[in-house]
Amino acid sequence: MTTNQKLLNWVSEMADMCEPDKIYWCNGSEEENHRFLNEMVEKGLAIELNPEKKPGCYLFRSDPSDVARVENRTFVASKNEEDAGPTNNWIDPIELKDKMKKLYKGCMKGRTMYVIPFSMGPIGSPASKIGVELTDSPYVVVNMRIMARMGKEVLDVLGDGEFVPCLHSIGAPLADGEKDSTWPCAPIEEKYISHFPEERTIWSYGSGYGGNALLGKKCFALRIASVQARDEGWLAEHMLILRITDPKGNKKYITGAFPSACGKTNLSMLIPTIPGWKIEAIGDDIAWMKFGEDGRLYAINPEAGFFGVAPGTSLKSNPNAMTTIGKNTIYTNVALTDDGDVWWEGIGYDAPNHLVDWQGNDWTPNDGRLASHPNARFTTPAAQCPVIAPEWEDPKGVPISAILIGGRRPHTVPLIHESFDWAHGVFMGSIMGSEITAASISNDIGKVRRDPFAMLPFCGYHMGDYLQHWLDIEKKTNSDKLPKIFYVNWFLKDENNKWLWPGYGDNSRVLKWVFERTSGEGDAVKTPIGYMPTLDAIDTDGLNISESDLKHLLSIDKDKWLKEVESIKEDYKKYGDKLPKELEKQIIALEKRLHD
Ligand code: OXD
Ligand code: MN
Repeated sequence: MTTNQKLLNWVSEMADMCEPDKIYWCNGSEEENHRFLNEMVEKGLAIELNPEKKPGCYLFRSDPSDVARVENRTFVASKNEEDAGPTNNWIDPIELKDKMKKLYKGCMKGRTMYVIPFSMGPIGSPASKIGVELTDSPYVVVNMRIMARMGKEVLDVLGDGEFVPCLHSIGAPLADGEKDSTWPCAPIEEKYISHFPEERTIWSYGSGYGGNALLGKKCFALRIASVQARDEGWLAEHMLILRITDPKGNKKYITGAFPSACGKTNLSMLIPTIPGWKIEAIGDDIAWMKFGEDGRLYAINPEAGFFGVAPGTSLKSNPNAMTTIGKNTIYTNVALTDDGDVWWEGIGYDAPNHLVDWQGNDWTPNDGRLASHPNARFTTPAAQCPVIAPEWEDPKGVPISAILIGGRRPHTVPLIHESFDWAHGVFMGSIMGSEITAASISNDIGKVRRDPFAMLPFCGYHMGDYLQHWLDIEKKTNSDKLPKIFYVNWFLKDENNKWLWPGYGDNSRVLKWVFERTSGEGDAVKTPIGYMPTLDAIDTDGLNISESDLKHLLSIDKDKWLKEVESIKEDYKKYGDKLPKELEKQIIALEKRLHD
């Protein structure tokens, strides 16, 4: 097992508090995984899909109250409230621990406590970090096995070293003889997804779903890692990583920050519509970027799987994802067909005449209800992706040439613009925004919220300090070594509410310009908001797009941008005196350029 005394002490202390019937140390083996999956099928917690259609795949249905990340129950409990900042929920750490200890007391009665040692990043990479999750959910175990490297090998590498302790309970103890429900969890007001940044510790209680429960992902690889990154001089970001190859075989690596459900998974593995170009995935959600000896930023994907939104995933939107999820995949909250396959809205073909919906009820197309939940997910091994880049597990990471940022903005923001320099790029990152989506529970679905670098729900400290940290990165190297920053917006609409840009594989046309710009090529014009491609700089060969639509996509409306400036100033107020001085200068300079 392990001789790590800190780990042994912590496990026994947590077990004393949670009082599980048993403690089980996960070894991460194939055999163990099958055993857990079979047990869950036998207990009615999971359904094995038809092996002829979806070999090695399982379907889970969550409780209807436990279907997404719960941002209003997510806490950053730094010692000082000011360090959590205005965009995080804060509770004093001592008070929060007291509250949670009461909930944790005896919470695993009648259940097993699983010990999951896991590595975020390739095992043994200098860029990787180790965590240990304790959980009473076997669903979490089988998902963590896909999303992170987990088990015995991790313990071997850990030795007596440091790890991030991650305690998780679904918060549903079982009395003697009590029958379990299919998705036990605690009521919403008892759910706590808590981070203790100074202690580098995570305590999660009450939810079994996704980012609330698979603690390596959002809690560790973003919220805790962002604090580690600030202290250690690197970047832990909500970004995809892709490799792009031009027709001559030149390769570059690009990361992209987009809010949840804006198509990061699709972009990371898209099939270009321009001949001779190739895109391969390295990661679809999180990038850790550190300086290499050559002064460039190198990125690793700390994850080992994709936890993607199923609805909307189709052969049109993402054929590579459809292949990836054809086997060895865990589905949660999608609909079940009568022949043991899955179906969801936007899968690209009509629903059959009968389904069992995500809540386990009979469903027919006339019912007028959704068959799958909008935040239904697949958990699938990244290694199965047909276009996974060969170096996706390179312990050194890959050198980044460009950083994309973007969100869903139906108006105002053009298809693409490039920053003048790093500080201006950080300014662009600070003002990006998107519509609120179903990936988090919120009453504001449909409204735009500014979401700096798509990190609003995931930054473990004050967002103003986070933006200053981004600005400070520039001082650590020569500016010509830094990636160029580009703001993209695939989601522009015309006055009739029609998308102006075809998206999907045609996004490669925009990536081609990015590729060229990072090679000192690609025609651009200077505009008040940044460099923008000239009309003929975007390759539209074979694309059926009108000149007026293209002009709309590649131009800006100064009046709209002046309104945007006002709304940015309003938004910046929330940072108080933590608003970096540089960003104050940037907004004034933008306003001036718009008036010139
Ligand atoms: C995700 C999210 O699950 O951002 O990746 O919500
Ligand atoms: Mn995400």
